[in-house]
Parts: sequence; C-alpha cells; structure tokens
Amino acid sequence: PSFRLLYQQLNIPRADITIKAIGSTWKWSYEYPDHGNFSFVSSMQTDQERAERIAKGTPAGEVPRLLAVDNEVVVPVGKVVRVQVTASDVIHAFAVPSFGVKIDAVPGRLNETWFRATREGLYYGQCSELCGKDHAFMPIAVRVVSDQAFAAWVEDAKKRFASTAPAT
Ligand SMILES: [Cu+2]
Repeated sequence: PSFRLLYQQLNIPRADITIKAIGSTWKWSYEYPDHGNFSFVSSMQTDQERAERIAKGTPAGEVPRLLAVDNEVVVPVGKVVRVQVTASDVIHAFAVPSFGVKIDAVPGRLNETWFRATREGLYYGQCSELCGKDHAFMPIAVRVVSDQAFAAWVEDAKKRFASTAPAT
C-alpha cells in the first residue's frame, strides 16, 4: 500500500489553481500565475509583531511563535492546488505536514507537488533543508478559505501587491 501511495503522491492531478513558491534566504515568495500573476513575500513575524497583532485582536492561536508570517498563502478549500517549488539562492525545502507535502526547492529547477485541503483553516510548515543562519525562521503559512473569500482576497491582493516588484 505504501508504494501505491508514493506513486499517487507524485501523480499530479488536473490542477484547479497553480501557485509558485520560491525559497530564498530566509523567506518564501509566492506567485499566483492564474490570478493576474501578482506576487508577494512572506516573512516570519517577530515576537514584537505577534504581540502587536494579538493586541489588535488577532487570536493568539493564529500567530504561533516561529510559524506566523506577515503575508499568508491563501488557497480555496476543496480545490487541487498545484505548487511549483523552486529557490533563488541555496536549496530550501517546502514542507506542510498537514497536507503531507514535502519537496525540495532547488535553484535552477522547478519542482511540482500538489494538495487538496478538505477543511478551511490555517496550516503551517517550515523550511526543511538546512539553508544557513535563519533556516529555522522561514515558516510557511497556508490559509484555506471558501471560494468567495478566496475571490475577495485575490481582488484585494492584486491591488495590495501591485507595486511589489517580482520576488526573484
Ligand atoms: Cu530554507
């Protein structure tokens, strides 16, 4: 049974949406080629930034230490999300345990993986390839939302990240 699972894991189904995750020292950037190709950088929040968000009303459970980021990856629930993974400097690895996803982010190579989240919520992962000083401090935060909330987020993100230069 494990061999069948391993095979199916690598067999990428027809994707509903594609996102590209780019590892760099020491943060992730994300591109949304299907939604106007905006991109943004996702950086870990410091203890002080987390404290400020909690003070402003964010539930503490949504900003866990070493995992909370400024800009989360947002994806729709129930959809096949293809994740293209690469890196801009050294090798990193994109891992989100709740989705069973773990794949190397290698400079000069575009790897692919996929997941389909069955429930809304916030899911975390971490870089899983030792990549230098702040290896422990470049988390992945994926927020799974309804189709409507995703569409609203995309509209907002297009404006918010329009002025941001491409990450790589
Ligand atoms: Cu890394």
